[in-house]
Amino acid sequence: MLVETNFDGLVGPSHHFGGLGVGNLASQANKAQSSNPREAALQGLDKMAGLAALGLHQGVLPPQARPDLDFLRRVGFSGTDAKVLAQALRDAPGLLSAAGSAASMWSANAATVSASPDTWDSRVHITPANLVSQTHRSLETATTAAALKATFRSERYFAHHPALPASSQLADEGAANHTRFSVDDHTCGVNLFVYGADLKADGAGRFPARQTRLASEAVARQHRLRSDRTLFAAQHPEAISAGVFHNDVIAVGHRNMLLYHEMAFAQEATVVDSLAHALGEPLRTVRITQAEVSLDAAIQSYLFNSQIVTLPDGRTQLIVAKDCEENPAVWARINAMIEDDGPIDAVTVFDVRQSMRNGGGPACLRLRVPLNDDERAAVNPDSWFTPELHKALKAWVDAHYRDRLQLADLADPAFVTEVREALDRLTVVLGLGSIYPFQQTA
Ligand code: SUG
Repeated sequence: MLVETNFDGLVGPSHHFGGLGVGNLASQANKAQSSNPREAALQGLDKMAGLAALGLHQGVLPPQARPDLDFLRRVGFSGTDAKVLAQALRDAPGLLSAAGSAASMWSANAATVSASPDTWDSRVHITPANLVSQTHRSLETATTAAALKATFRSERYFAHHPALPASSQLADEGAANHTRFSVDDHTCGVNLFVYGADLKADGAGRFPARQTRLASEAVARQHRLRSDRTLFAAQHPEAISAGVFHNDVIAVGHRNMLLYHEMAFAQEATVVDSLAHALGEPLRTVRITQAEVSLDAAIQSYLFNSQIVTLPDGRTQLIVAKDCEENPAVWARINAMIEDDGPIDAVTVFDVRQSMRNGGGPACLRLRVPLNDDERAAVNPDSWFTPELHKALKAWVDAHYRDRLQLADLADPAFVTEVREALDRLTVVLGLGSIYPFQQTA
């Protein structure tokens, strides 16, 4: 029996507001404000604990080693670590911020994952995202690939592909633009890939699109998904211009359900009809109009960046950011969808404000990995979120994280040591082995 498991990215100790997210309004608006990495990590852990307490399979993915000194040397800074950091702070603060970004917390962008009933060899296929559209995120791929291999170790069950070549034509942002639909828990699912840019079409909007159709097609081909069960759909260009930089900011699907804004897709009717046709039964949709929730309210609250989960008793729960509760129009629409006889039965609210201020909601923080019983048993056991792991990770965060961070702190050589000590300890807690470059050369 296939169940959806969620692997959340643990927020790293260098979490700060760099203003780095292209087309991401929250990231731009909060640039240079002081962040609280400890609170950010604890908020993330609370969400994981909340989902695990609902009876769901919850896993955790480790953060990256930051600041990335190797990157700073590759862009021309030289000398001791202290000198490299000081020069970067003085001459190129944006590059220091990129080198220190904790953006890997948004594990929806870590990779695209295909479920074993959908692939030719009945293994789970994983392609880490190349994230080439933004410098700070492009630095994640190598460690993400190592972390995914250490988490999903067994070659019998998991096929790890290299990331797509690092070219803008093949820009890939992973599962944030991919949704698997299904009618049951064992047959081949339907995979929807949503892209922002089709290189054949004109794409001159306010913000550049981050996912290309060519990249989505390459991942689908690499995973050898069935063509009659794979759909490619264009995002609505107006949504991208309004600040919808990933499809998961405007639509979320789960099983045979789709919660979406009327501005999500360039060709809404075609997407809904093609999904139903490929599924072989009607899709259960919740369509939200501009009049009900404006694009701006959707982006500010991240309503569509909710998770839809099936509880062990079969009920369907919406997992939303606290910001939804605080927006009257959004909260009214959520309550209306629970009260009507649509697919959503209940809602749970989580405060993930530190992540939200960088444009990352509940669904950005998780990578969905549909697994059957054997595959679940083959996952690194220490990656599963248990009450014991929660306790250990809380103690680890309390011991190693600062409660205030600004750009200049990233240039402090003591901070580099602090992060490395924390991550050395973490790889032991999570049983991951040496996944960080600094562990290989030490
Ligand atoms: O890529 N923010 C991330 C947010 C990613 C959200 N993920 C999904 N929608 N799946 C991004 O824009 C901001 C970092 C900063 O400004 O410091 C950032 O990278």
